[in-house]
This record gives sequence, C-alpha cells and structure tokens, in this order.
Amino acid sequence: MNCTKCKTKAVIGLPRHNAAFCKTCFLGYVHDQVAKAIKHDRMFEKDQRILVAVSGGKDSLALWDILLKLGYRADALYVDLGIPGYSSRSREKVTRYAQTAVGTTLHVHAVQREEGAGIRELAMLIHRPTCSACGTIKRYQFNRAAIEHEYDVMATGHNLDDEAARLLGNVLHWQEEYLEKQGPSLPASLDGFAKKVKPLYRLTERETAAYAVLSGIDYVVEECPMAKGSKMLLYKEVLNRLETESPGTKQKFYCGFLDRQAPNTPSHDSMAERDRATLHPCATCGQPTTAEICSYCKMMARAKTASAR
Ligand code: Q46
Ligand code: ZN
Repeated sequence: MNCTKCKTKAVIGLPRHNAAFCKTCFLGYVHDQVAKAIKHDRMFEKDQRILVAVSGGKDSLALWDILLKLGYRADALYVDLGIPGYSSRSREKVTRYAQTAVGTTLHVHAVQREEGAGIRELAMLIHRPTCSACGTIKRYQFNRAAIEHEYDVMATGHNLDDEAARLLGNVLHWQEEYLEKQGPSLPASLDGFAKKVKPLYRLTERETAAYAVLSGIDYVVEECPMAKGSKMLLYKEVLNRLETESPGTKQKFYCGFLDRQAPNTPSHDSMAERDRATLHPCATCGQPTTAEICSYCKMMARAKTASAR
C-alpha cells in the first residue's frame, strides 16, 4: 500500500476517503482537516486565546498539539476527578505533555482538593450518577476558568465518533432540545457563557489515535473506569460495525445532520440571544445561570448537607 499523495510506503489506510498516507502526509492530512473545521465553522482567529479541555487521553492531547503546530495560542485546563489510579495516571500524561509545550499554561482543577471529595464520593453523597455529576463539575470549571482567565474560546477533543454516537443517542430518544444544541461551534452564553468548539469533529477516533502515536504523544490509553457499560460505548460499537461494512457512514450521518440542521432549527445565534436574555449571576458564586443558584452550587450544597449528616 502506497501513499496516495507522495507514493512512498503508506502507514495508514483511510477507507472512508479511499486513500492511504505515509507518516508525513497523514500528519498533514490531520492538520488540514482541523484547519478546515476551524475555518468552515468560524471557530476562532489566529489572535484569539484558546483554552483546551484536556483529559490525558489521545483526543484532547492531540488537539492541543495540533492547535500549537497550526500556530494558535492554546493553553489547557485539566480537571483531576480524584478517581483512584486513573486520575493520577492521566494527570501525569497531561503534565508531561505540558512540559514540552513551551510558552503555554496548564491550569489544573483538583476535585478532591477543591470540593473535599473525589467525583465518585460526591456523586454517591447526592445520589446522582457519577457521569452526570462529573458533567456538571467539568462544564462549570471550564466555563469558570475560561471567563476568569479571559480566554476567547474553549475547545474540546470530541471527534467524529463521539459526535456521531451522541447524535445517534439523541435521535433514538428524540431529544429535540439536545439535537438543537448539537454542533461543532456553540456561541458564548448558550449554556453558561464561554464559546465552545470541537475542532476534531472531522476526524475519527482511529485517526486521532494514529496522530497521537505518530507524533510521539504519550497519552493514557485506558478509558475512565466510570465509562464502562455506558450507552455511548454501545452506540460507538454499532457505528463502527456500520463503518466497517460501509466506510464513510459515520461522516455521512453526522455531516448530513449538520447540513440539514441549519434551515430547520433556530440558528445558534438566536438560541444564544434567547439564553442570554434569561441568564443572570448565581446568588452563591456569581457565575451565569438561568436559576437563582447555579446547578454546580446547588450540587455542592447538597453534598455538604449530606456529608454533615
Ligand atoms: S470522565 Fe466523567 Fe467521563 Fe469518567 S466520570 Fe463519566 S463523564 S466517564 S467523559
Ligand atoms: Zn453558583
């Protein structure tokens, strides 16, 4: 198998593009796909400051790496969830990468230290599924860091597999409200303020993993132990089966949704307008919320009461 572009020996085949690439051309392909996504969805400009949400996994570290190589001003935030073993291993990978990313800043929020307990204990105290409590904490801390440190935009490492699986879940359950908000670029104040973008949405999980390996990025291979048995993993498996039978299915599914989304749903700008009108500062922490107290502060108050019992 030879590289479609330069005809030297290929290291990876991409059936969905009917192509194969050598290492150099593959890294170039990944950079091009991300540059295209940034431009097509007007994610950010060269002079803006970006905060990348990193977990220690391949996608988020690859994203940070790609943005830096493309010449963007990107720092990162790592939320240490306090999950025994997994959190220290992933934190180590993030710290190690950050040491090589000269001139950048790594912000760290440690749940155990700041909230008094790790994510599992917190979720148990308030009788909520761990991943839902985790979602509230991560969303809150990323928004907060983005606003306090004055970043223009927050970027996450969601790839095509993540987005297609999420879309499948939303369609299967007809979660219209979520469908309305699913997209690679959500403007500021849609659900709390900072603009959120997903520059890897044109790349599959296999491609981001190959990018990380070929770029020598040391990432945590294991998934978060809390993800075991999740519906998302099942949807990904189903989509992977379809992809094997018919390469390009994931892309057609997700990009077809995005193409159809524009004329039929309220534009993200008008949704942002609508949300902006109902947002005001949380009475406890001052962060934007549609209620009197934001969901993060409510959650923390419940955890405090429960642990005092
Ligand atoms: S990190 Fe958090 Fe995921 Fe782990 S606890 Fe669940 S939501 S699975 S992206
Ligand atoms: Zn609050």
